Amino acid sequence: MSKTIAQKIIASHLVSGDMTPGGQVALRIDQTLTQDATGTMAYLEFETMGIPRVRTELSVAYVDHNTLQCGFENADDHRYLQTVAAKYGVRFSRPGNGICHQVHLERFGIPGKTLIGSDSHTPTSGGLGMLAFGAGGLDVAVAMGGGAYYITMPKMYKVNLTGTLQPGVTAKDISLEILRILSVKGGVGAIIEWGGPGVRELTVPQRATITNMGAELGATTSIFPSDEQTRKFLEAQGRGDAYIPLESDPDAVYDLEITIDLSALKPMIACPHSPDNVVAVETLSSVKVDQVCVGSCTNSSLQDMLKVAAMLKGKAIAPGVSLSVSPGSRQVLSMLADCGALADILDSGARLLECACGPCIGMGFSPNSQGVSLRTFNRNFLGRSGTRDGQVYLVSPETAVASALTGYISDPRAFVSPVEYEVPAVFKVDDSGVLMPLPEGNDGEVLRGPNIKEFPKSKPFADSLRAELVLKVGDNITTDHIMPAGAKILPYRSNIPYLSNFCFEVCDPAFPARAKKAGDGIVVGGSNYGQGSSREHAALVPMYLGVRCVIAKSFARIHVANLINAGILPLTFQNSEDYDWVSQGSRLSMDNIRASMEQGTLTIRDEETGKTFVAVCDLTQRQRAILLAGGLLNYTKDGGQ
Ligand code: MIC
Ligand code: SF4
Repeated sequence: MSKTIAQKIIASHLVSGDMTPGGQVALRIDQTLTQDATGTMAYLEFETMGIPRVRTELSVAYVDHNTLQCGFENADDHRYLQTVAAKYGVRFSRPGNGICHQVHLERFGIPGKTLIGSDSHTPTSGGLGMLAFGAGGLDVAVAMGGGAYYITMPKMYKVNLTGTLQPGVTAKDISLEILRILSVKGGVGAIIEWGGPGVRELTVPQRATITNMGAELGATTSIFPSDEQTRKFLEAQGRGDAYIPLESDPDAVYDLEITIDLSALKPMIACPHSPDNVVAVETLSSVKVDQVCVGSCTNSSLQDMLKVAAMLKGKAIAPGVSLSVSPGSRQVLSMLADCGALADILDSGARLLECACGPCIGMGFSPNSQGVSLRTFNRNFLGRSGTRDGQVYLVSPETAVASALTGYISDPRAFVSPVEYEVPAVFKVDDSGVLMPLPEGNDGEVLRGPNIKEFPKSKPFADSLRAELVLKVGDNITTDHIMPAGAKILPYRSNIPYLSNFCFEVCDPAFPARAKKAGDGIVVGGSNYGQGSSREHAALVPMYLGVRCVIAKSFARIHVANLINAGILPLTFQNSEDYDWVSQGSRLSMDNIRASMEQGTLTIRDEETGKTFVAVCDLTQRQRAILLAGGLLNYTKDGGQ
C-alpha cells in the first residue's frame, strides 16, 4: 500500500500495534532529547528504573530554558543534569551552547529516524525529515531505557505549497497562516506533511520554523520530505553521510489536504493571547510597539539572524522600543561574529541575550505594564511573558525588525530587498559545547543539591471516588495556566511541593489551598484542555495536590498522556451540555470504576442534587493498567511494558 512519509517511518519503527488511525502504535525510538526544565524530572524517573545506561542510538541533555542561575537551585539542577548524563551515557549540551531544537537540528537530527523529546517543540527536527514527537519526561525516560513510545495512530494531513514567497514574506508567515486556517485545535490527532512545488525553495531552517509551530496546531507532529535542501543543509553541517532521500508515495492518501499559495501570502501576525488569533500585519499599522524580541526555537537560525542583521545595518531602532536578539546556538552566534553581522545588530541599539530560550519562557525581558511586545516566538499565552497584562504578538523576524525601526507594527515588505544576505555553504562546526558521557561501566557520581526533591508518589486507583470539584475552567486551557513557568518558578522544576503553590495561579490563585484542603479533587475543563507545552509538571503538581480526575470536553495529546502517566484519570463529557451545569464546589461521586473503565463510560453523580451525567473513558488496555497501578512509574516498576 502506498504510504505518506510519516507512515513509512512509523512502519519501519513499529514495535507493535495497528496503523489504522485511532489504533495504538508502539514505536522504537532512535534518539531522545531533554531540556533542563523538564529534564531533571525525566532523569530522576530514569534513575528509579535501575537501568545502567541509555539504550537509544543517541540521547542528549540540553540546558537552555533556565540559565539565569539566581541562587543555588538552578546551578544545582545543571550540575545534576551534567553528572547524571555523564553516568548514564547521555551527551550534555552545556548552558550557552544553544536552544535544544536549534542545536539538535544543526548537529544531531537524521532523516528517517525517530526522536522524542521532553519539550513540545521537538517536532522542529521534522524540518529535515525526522519523525520527532514532544512527550512527557516519563515517556522520554522510558524511551531512554529502550522502551517503546506509545501514540494513537494519527490521521495524515497534507499542506501543499504552491508559488514562491515574496520578499518580506517568510516561513513564519506560512506557520501563522496555517494557524489562521486550522486553529490551535486543528491539528489534534494528525501528522501534518508539507509538500507541493513550493517546498523545494524552502531551506531546512525555514522548514524547521514550520514544523516547530505545528505544536501550536496541536498536531502529533509535522514533517517535510528529505530532499536536495536536506542534503545541502547536512553537508554544510559536515554531516552529509546522515542524508537519505525521503518522500511520500505519489498516490499516498491523506485525510485532509490544504493548499497555500505562497505568492499570494502576506506578512501575518498573531494577536494576544493565542497563536491562532491571526490577521495580516498591514491591518495593525497604528499599534505602537514597546518591545521587540527576536529568537526562540522558532526563529533563531543563522539564516534568520543574517536577515535581521541586514535589515538593521546602518540603522537605529526607534527610541521607544527595546529590542532583544537571542541567537539559537553558539554556532549561529559565532558565525554572526565572524562575518561582522553581529556588529550590525549591536550598532542598531539591540540588546544581545544568551543563546537560550530567555524571554520566550518568561526568563527575563518581560514587557512593561500593558506593554506591546512583538516576538518571533511561537506562544503568546496570557501571562507567559512574565507581565500579566503584557500584549504579546507573534511575528516573523522581518516584521519584528521593521517594527523595531519604526516603533509601530510595520509591514516589512517596504523594508526588504530580494537579496540582502548570503547563508554560507559551510557552517562552523565545533561540538565542544556538547560533553561526551563517561565510558560504559563507569562509577561516576551523580551530584544532587537540596533543591532536588523526591518524585511525588501517586496512589493506585480505588474502585470508587468521592471528590470535590475543586476547579472549573473554560476552553483552551494551556499548561502555562495549569503550571506557569517564568523566572520566579522555573528554578523549582525539581521541587514539586514548592511548585504546587503556583498551580493554576493564572486562573485562580486560591486553587492550591482549596485543592489541598479538599483531599481528593476533580478538575473540569472545556475543549483542548492542556494545550501547549509538554511539561509533565502540569500533571504531577495537580496529582500532588490531590487531583484524581480531570473531566473535559477534549484534551491536548501530550497533556492527556502526562495525566495518565501521573495516575490522573482523564474523562470527556459524553454530552458537552453537561459541562454547563456541573459547578465548582459540588461533590461528585463515581462507582465501579474498574468495570466502567473497561466498558468505556462512567456515570458521575452530583451528591447534593442527585443529578448524573455520563463521561467517556476512552483508554487502551495499557493506559487502564497504568492508571490502576497509580501511574507509569509504578506500572513500569511492576514489570509493565
Ligand atoms: C514551552 O515552550 O512551553 C516549553 C517551556 O519549552 C515547554 C517545556 C517546559 O515547560 O519545560 C514545552 O514546550 O514543552
Ligand atoms: Fe524554549 Fe520557547 Fe522553544 Fe519552549 S518554545 S523550547 S521555551 S524557545
